[in-house]
Amino acid sequence: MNLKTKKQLLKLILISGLFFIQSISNAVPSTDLSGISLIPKPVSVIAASGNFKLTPKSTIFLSGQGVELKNIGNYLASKLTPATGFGMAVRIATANQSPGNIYLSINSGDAQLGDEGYQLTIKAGAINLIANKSAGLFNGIQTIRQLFSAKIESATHQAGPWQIPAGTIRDYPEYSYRGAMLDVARHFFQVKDVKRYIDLISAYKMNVLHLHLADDQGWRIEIKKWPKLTSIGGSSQVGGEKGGFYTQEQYSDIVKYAAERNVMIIPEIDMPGHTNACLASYPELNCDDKATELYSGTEVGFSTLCTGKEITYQFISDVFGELAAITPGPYLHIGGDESHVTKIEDYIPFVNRVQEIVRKLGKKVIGWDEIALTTLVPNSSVQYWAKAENALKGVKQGAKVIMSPAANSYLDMKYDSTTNLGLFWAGYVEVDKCYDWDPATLVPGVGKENILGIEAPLWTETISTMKQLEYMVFPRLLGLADLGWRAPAAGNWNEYKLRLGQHGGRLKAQGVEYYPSKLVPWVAQ
Ligand code: IFG
Repeated sequence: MNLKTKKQLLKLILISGLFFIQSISNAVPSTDLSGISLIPKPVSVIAASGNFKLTPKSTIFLSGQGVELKNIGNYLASKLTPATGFGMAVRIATANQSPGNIYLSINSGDAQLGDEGYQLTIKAGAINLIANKSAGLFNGIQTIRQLFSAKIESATHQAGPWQIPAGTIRDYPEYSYRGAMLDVARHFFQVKDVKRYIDLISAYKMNVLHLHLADDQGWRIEIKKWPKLTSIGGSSQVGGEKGGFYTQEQYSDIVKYAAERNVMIIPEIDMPGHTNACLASYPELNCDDKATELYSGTEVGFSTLCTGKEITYQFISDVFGELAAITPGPYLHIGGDESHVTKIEDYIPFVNRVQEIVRKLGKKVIGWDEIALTTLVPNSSVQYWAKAENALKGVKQGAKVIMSPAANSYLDMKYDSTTNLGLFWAGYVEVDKCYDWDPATLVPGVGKENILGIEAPLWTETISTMKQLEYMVFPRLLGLADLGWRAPAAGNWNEYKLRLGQHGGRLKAQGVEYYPSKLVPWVAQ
């Protein structure tokens, strides 16, 4: 055998050996902290020798006061107890640390961690999680969950052992706004489904749920001064079945549930377009004083509030006044998209007046990117979905941009031509397309300093059940969570897909029937 052939043979042996190592390293759970696939990817992971073992006597100790800390401790216990069967008592920390326990501490000493960052130190004898705020502890707990094997997510008892490799993780987000949007207007989703969605997005450190509460097909939030919005406007949905709505009490229950999981609720009342539901509820809101018919189709852009009538602004003041009173978060979303039958000379003064109404309520304005055509009030944000030039117009007015490019982040887009659910007007969005983009460079002139964060909308013209929602949202949402948390290190699909492949078991353990994309090397767990 000549020298050249020998070299080729040697090279072949080397390459196949590397593939073999790579394949088994994916399959066997790592005993090294830096080998565990975390999503979002942390800022820094330093492995150390040894393992921490959770035992039936393990206790969660809190150092610091406050009901938030207690709630976080109870939340952690609620995530570890079902699968392990361990009691996981939650107590105020004593001076000495006994082995096998988890310590949660809030102290304001570590500026680099900000409000949402954390430092997680795992030793054989103890887990120490430190953060400046409870939000940071919440995010650190999501990481702790992912360090245990996927079966920790099971709602039923699983065999142990329950151990995680030692080391230190320091972590904090790139963007402060990492959100999902749920359109509950086209198809109504019950409170329990919204809460489950909050559970699932917060497990990946997403901290915003934008609720699209009104559209042509349905009005979904009780407004006491305008009761027919829900009795008539809330009575239907796409396809004509019975719709539904949230009472203000139910909305407040969702807001509380979300806050306990570091998720801020942002309510949207879309206007002046996408308003047939309220126009069908009150004749006086129409320019011709005639109520429209309820609509259960899926066309867009055919409706408009009557921008020339004073009662329209009284209506908007009442609606946003009642919503502001039950929304602790700083934002109200005024919509503003696809107002195809509102003359631009009417649209601009209308949106300017609506912004004033929101500002007077002490809230900050968010609107779809078309609102950049108006004079934006200070502290507004423009949600980029369709027109890059509108995002740029917003930046020029000093607004922040929320990145929701339809071609990369619309979760109602079909994966490919074989997907039964969803639409494809923005193109097919396979799992890699949801990930292979960088928010900070997608739109020239809209840089990191202009971006508030990212948000993944799910429009529900074709989605009516939680199973369908989960099939369209997962696994794509995990990539957007990764992008929003660690943008600079993110965006490398070939690296990310290996991490994602390790999360199939974790999603399954939570009962999520996700889309098993062929682009992902899924690892059975
Ligand atoms: N565009 C409309 C949505 C919805 C969507 C479906 C925005 C801002 C198409 N507006 O996206 O109401 O119909 O993909």
